[in-house]
Amino acid sequence: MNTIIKSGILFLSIFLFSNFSAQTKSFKARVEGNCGMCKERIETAAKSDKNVKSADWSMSKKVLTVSYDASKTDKKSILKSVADVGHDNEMFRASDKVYDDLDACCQYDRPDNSKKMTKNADTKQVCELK
Ligand SMILES: [Cu+2]
Repeated sequence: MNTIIKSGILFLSIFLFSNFSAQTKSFKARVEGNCGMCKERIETAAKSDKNVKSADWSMSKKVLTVSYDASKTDKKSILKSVADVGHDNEMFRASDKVYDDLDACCQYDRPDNSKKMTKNADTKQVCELK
C-alpha cells in the first residue's frame, strides 16, 4: 500500500513538473493583413513552429494572439516566421520580394507603399469575394 502511495506521489510530481516546465505563455501582436487568405497564411506561419499551441489573427483588429511554450520558443521567433511569409508586424518587416508575391488583394497598406496601393485599388474588391 505504501509503495502504491509513494509511486502515486512520484507520478503526480513528475506530471506537475513536466506541466510546469512547459511554461505556456501568450502574447498579442499587431500583424498587418487584409482578408481570410491572410488570416490563413498568418496562422499557418505561426503554427509552423511546433511549440505554438494556438494562433488566431483578428481580421478586424489586425491582432495576432498566440499561445506558446515559452521554454522552447519566443515571440521574436514566431513573429519572424510571420514576416517571412509576407506580413509586416510590430517586430519585423517582410521583405519587398515576398510582399510583392502576395495575391494583390492580400497586399495590405504599407506606409511607404502608396503607389502600389493605388495600382491595386480595384483588385481589393476581389478580396472580399474570396
Ligand atoms: Cu489576404
